[in-house]
Amino acid sequence: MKKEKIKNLSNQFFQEIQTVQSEDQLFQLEKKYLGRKSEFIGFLKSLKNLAPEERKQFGRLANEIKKEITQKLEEKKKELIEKSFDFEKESLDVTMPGRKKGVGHLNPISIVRYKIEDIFSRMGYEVADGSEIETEFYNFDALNIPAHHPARDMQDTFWLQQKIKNQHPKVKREEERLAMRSQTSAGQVKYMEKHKPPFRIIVPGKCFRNEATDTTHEHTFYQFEALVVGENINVGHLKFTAQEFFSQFFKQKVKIRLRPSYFPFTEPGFEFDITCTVCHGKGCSACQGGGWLELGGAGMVNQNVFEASGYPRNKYQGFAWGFGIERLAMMKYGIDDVRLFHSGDLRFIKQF
Ligand code: FA5
Repeated sequence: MKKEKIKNLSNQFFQEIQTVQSEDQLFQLEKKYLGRKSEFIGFLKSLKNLAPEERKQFGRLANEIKKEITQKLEEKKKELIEKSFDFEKESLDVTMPGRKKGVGHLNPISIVRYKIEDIFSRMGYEVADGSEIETEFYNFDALNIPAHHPARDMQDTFWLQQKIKNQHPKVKREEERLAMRSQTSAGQVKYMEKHKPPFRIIVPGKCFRNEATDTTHEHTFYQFEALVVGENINVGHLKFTAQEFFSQFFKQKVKIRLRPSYFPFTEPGFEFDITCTVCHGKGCSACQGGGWLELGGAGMVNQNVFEASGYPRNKYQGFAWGFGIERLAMMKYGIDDVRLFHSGDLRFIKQF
């Protein structure tokens, strides 16, 4: 009786599977015959109540049938997949070259910045952090540029509408204005307030100036400040360090020229030139025939700046400079318009 029942179930399955046309129907059929609540599985479970001899006999038969059903389901599944596969549409030409995965590119400013940090780290410099939003005190007053000083006009500054309650003991105002940092020199006093000489640091970072843009000027650009302070630092150290850095950076011997200039936070102050890296000083279009390229400002730290940092007057000397990172990148890669760096133009970035 049981044997007949199980055989009937099997026959019924093999008949029904003939009519199956889709994977969904096949799934329903599998559930009907092998699902946990199916008649067949119920039958298998009930075998445990039979006498040992009977259990052995029916068990073997039931397992064979279960194996046949499973096998048939597998075959049918394969058949349906093959049937639904459109060889015309989905055929694969294995001889076709693979599609290249797009790889991101560093902006040349980042490449140059990492290179600068690498060279200075190897020379024993610490890479210090500044803030892109800075108080009026650190961006100007502490650098010997009090309010109404004409030197403030040299850097058209973006001021934030929001002001903060003054918390600095050296500031007499009740409220402090906040500026988008116009120079990395803003990081000088902030660092010196927390560190005692001797030290050597660079401060790379973004600066902002409210000025019209052209091929060499952007409203947002990068500088890197160098600041070295000790008891016996002189202009010779500044020249040597810069010469060493530029020779490593441009992988060629570079000469340095300092021209007198004025920055309130230096005494004396210099404009800083290097021999043209294109013509090596002979004169070409890149250096407008002069053989020299202007890179930034430099000088010996003014004692007023040390005083603002809480150092005693005339105990320490130091040198500082602030160079434009875009300008270095332009020279290194022969780029003739500073606005390309922030243009977001992928055709430009993909070249690096
Ligand atoms: C300064 O910013 C001084 N803080 C530099 C300094 C530091 C002098 C320490 C002495 C001691 P200046 O405004 O000249 O100086 O800017 C320095 C360099 O920043 C420029 O030579 C140029 O390379 C870059 N730079 C300035 N303004 C822009 C701009 N709008 N777009 C792109 N690069 C700029």
